[in-house]
Amino acid sequence: MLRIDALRAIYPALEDRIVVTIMGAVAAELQSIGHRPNFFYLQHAMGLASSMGLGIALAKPQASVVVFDGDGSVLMNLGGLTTLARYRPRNLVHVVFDNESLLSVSPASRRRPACRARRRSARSTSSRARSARPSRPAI
Ligand SMILES: Cc1ncc(C[n+]2csc(CCOP(=O)(O)OP(=O)(O)O)c2C)c(N)n1
Ligand SMILES: [Mg+2]
Repeated sequence: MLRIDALRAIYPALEDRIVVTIMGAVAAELQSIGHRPNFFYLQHAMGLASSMGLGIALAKPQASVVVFDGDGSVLMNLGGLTTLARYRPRNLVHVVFDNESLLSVSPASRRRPACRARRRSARSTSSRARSARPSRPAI
């Protein structure tokens, strides 16, 4: 299942919840479905969406909080998971999308092996071109 399809499926249930996303692709995808004032797209702070969600959930026990995280981001803040487990607020849901990649920073090479192949062949073409070039004349 594509992440955007999962987001589309749960989008209606997000109306009355505070939503925190990690930066990058998940934020862009959620925003592409439709921004709402209760959506907060955390920028730059890779791994800290869950910590921010935890803070909000503890500070606002009447609110329902959802965090959308990435697999790479979770790995950046494993210590945060122990804090989540310590408090375990019932009003917090932590969703981790596991796409086995850091998609936001390297979409082509992670997602489409064909691109890697194309790049490799472009490189070998240019190295062939380099070796075909006449060598520098001796001065
Ligand atoms: C501390 C820190 N290091 C690196 C980055 C650069 N960065 C932005 S998004 C990203 C990848 C995130 O991967 P993941 O959480 O798996 O989400 P995906 O992009 O796969 O949706 C990286 C490395 C950053 N924003 N902050
Ligand atoms: Mg990922």
